[in-house]
Amino acid sequence: MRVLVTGGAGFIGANFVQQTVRERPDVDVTVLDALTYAGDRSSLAPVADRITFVEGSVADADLVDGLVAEADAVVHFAAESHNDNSLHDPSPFVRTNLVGTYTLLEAVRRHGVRFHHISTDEVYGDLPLDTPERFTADTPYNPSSPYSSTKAGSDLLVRAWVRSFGVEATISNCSNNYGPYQHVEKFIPRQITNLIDGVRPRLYGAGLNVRDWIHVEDHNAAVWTILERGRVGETYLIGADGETNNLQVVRTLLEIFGRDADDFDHVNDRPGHDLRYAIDASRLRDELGWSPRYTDFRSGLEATVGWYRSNEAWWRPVKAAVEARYAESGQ
Ligand code: NAD
Ligand code: TDX
Repeated sequence: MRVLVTGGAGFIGANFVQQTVRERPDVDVTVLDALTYAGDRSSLAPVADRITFVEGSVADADLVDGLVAEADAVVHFAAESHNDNSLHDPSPFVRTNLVGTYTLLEAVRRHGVRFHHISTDEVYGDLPLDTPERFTADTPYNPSSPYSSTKAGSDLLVRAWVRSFGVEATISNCSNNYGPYQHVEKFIPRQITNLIDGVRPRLYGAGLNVRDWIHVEDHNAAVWTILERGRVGETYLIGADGETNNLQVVRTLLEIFGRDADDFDHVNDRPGHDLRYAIDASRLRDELGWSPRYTDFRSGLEATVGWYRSNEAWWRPVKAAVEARYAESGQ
């Protein structure tokens, strides 16, 4: 099987490629990645000689056409992925998330290639705190940020290409991922690398916003499950019952680092900050038989802290610039 992985030099994509090479020697992987600020070829170093790497954009129609023509399936991770960046400059979000997805859809339509679209639970907007309510595939779309609205738009493009043109596509909407190779702009790696540097973690607002954490390897195992057993045209929500508020995450990290429980700072809140995400993944669990392996968040976090301690050369070159940007917003 020949799989084209877009965004394979990013956080989730690089983990997906490494897992695929490790666990599925029969799969031939080609990565298409534009190597934006978020892409890093060194994230693929452990498997560099076992894959084909192409540098370029998913919005480049000629390049995409040639690569899709050679593939049996496309797994589409490439995106601008950070909410805070989308508040400063939405334009690359529109180009990559909307135009890029459109470009891929037109190519898979021409060549009759199976497509899996990686999306997010943020397309559903947010939920109130302290209710049992969770997102399902029937929850109406209600995105809050430029990031989540472009992801929502890309999902709708996929649905329309399935219905109007018979494209063989599936969609997955996953909750917040954590694990190795995540960019230090994101919440968990930012706080881990702050703590390594002896800097206090930074909590937006009161820190009561809830995210539903899942280990990146569990997300990627679910993607393979959907590729192999998912029903074409279907949407699958991926989540591992990992609801935790940001304050609890910071407190757990402080404990892992042996620091005082109050050794953090409250900083400016994110405009439009979604309150709570929570996933009902029963379709994926019951129909396709997937279940997560990382069920203990604290030990998953400990392993992730270990990875950032051992891989300082990977994150150090970008840390100061990320912090300088946050400082401009008082964050
Ligand atoms: P990331 O920002 O770490 O990586 C994105 C990758 O896409 C980078 O390698 C970047 O170079 C590449 N890219 C960006 N624009 C491109 C373009 N025009 N053409 C080709 N490549 C391009 O993101 P991530 O956290 O790994 O997220 C991957 C996917 O998963 C995204 O679609 C995101 O919406 C989705 N998702 C992420 C999470 C999460 O918690 N991180 C949760 C649910 C869904
Ligand atoms: O320094 C911080 N302090 C803080 O309190 C940062 C960077 C974030 N936060 C808060 C904001 C969120 O409530 O932590 C939470 C997580 O923030 P992010 O890591 O920026 O993730 P989020 O905005 O929830 O979006 C993530 O999950 C869904 C990914 O970045 C998206 O790509 C994915 O779709």
